[in-house]
Amino acid sequence: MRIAKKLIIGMIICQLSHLSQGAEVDLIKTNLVKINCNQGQNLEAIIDGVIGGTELWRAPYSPPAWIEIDLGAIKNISRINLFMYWAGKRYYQYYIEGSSDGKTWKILADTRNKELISTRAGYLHMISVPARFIRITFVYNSINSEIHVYEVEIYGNDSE
Ligand SMILES: [Ca+2]
Repeated sequence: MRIAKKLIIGMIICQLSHLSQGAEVDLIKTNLVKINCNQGQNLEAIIDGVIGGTELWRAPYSPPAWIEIDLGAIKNISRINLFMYWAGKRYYQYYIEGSSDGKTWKILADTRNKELISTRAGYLHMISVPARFIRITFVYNSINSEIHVYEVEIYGNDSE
């Protein structure tokens, strides 16, 4: 009986501590983010919530092309979804970096040696890291030299 009580109390504490860490949220929607890039047009399209259609960030010059997202404060990031133009069974190669201060960067995901076809489902990266800045550097499009991004979603724990 005593052990059972202890177990139940333990479970409740576990659940409470899980709750206090915060549920996974869309960090772009819940924070005042700043976005930047090294080339291209219509960058605001990558965070407008629309995937598909004609509105996208288009970087027309030869790669690399990069976008940088500042979440305003360090967040616990859990996954990044990247939606790119998907016609013609093309694939894009890129790497994702994270930083807490905008100076020191760490590679979080890297597809430069992969041929992952772009689809409507996007590219999903499960990432567990604290970061304030996320930078995605595109180095290759298998069909032409342009880079096209519909949307970037960053999920994680909003508590700082
Ligand atoms: Ca969009």
